[in-house]
Amino acid sequence: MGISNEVLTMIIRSIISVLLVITALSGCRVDEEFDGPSLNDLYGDFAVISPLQISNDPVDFSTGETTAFTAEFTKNISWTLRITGLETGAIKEISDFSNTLDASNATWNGTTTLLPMFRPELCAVELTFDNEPDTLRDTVLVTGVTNHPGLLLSDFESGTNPGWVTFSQSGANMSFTIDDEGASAQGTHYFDIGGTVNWDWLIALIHMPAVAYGGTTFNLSENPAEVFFNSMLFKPSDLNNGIMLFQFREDDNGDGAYSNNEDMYSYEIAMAENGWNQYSIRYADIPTLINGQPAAALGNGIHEPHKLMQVSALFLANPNSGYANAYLDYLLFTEGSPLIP
Ligand SMILES: [Ca+2]
Ligand SMILES: [Ca+2]
Ligand SMILES: [Ca+2]
Repeated sequence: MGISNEVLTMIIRSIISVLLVITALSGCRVDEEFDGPSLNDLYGDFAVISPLQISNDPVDFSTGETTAFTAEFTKNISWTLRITGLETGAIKEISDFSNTLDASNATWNGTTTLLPMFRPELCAVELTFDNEPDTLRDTVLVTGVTNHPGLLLSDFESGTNPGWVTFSQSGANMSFTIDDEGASAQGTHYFDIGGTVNWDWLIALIHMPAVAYGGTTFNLSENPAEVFFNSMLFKPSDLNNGIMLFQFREDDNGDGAYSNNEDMYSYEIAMAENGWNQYSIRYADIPTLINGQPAAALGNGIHEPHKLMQVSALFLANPNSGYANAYLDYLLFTEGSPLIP
């Protein structure tokens, strides 16, 4: 008595089915990711398989172009790509842990990591690695910079606005002028404001009324949560006494004039960081200050950017603190997010 062919076929089919299920299950187990660095990443030799290449050179950020950097290595590694403007000293850094640079992790859209902002200029590109001496170098030519959307009060590139109202004390060593010596935060020009005024906190001020920009109020969103005021300020490393105070006067009742029972919000910046720094604040978060202290609103207490009729920049220092100095650049309202320089 033997097993019939039919039964034998059924048995073989069953065995094959079981084997297939086992294979599929073990396949799943093999696919599980090992949690932690691979032995190759830890101990494998590092070498460059594909050298550093730049997808778009020259690059014109003013038309929305970007440029990507590509390279490939024998293992995953921590790398830093540093782009340095050869005229401005502007720095953009991109870092990751991977075995390739490509458009997904190494695309540059013209932004800056450390001020100043880039200008049209030749830039040095350096790719360095953690614990490896290799440095890959190249250059990329920037032919145009990003046009940042927003309401520009001034970038100081084309002189002062004739509609501004300015005041400067008659102190010692006064400076109150547009300058282009040294690096500016944006472009080539900035406003230099400073002096010794030993009888008053105020050193100098600039009133920027909306009429200087073509309206009785500034053309800003009604939503104070989506309006941001951005400025770039430079503090000399040997001076620690300068304070920049921005004031925002609203025409609460819409009569075309500001009176002192209407809102005036104040953004006081104790300039603590050396060099150029960006200061951005959401309009809804700008407080009312009296003598530098939070106070009750002067007007209806509603932040109304569309009723803003004057922005003022006042440079202050303790009258006993001697010479004070600051540079001012790129005063820009943005909507939706702070300026990404
Ligand atoms: Ca400028
Ligand atoms: Ca009014
Ligand atoms: Ca108001």
